[in-house]
Amino acid sequence: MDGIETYDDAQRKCETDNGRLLVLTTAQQIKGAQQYLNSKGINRVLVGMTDRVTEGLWMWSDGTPFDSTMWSGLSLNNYDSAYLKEIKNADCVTLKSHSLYDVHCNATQPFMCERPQLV
Ligand SMILES: [Ca+2]
Repeated sequence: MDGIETYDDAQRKCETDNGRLLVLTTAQQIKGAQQYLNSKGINRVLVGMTDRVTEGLWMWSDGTPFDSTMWSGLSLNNYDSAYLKEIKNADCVTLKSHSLYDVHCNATQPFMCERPQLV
């Protein structure tokens, strides 16, 4: 775990360390991330995906379109019940065990950086 920040601050912190928020575009990456979080007892982390540009059109930070068929238990409903309850514009995402939940981008969340050039 690299800290607790808003989406933009987390992404910036990762980039200053030559990394990025998690980008999970293959079944192998998804499984690996879930196993890692479970093994470390980490409850939730921000991932590098938003629908800020076009509501409902989720894109990973590397430009890969989101493939919902690779996930089960998605909760991407534009509603973050933990942040300013009346506002429906949840455009960022946390990974919790096997599911993705959209959260407000200004909500501070635990995050973890990956460094793809080292993989
Ligand atoms: Ca949204």
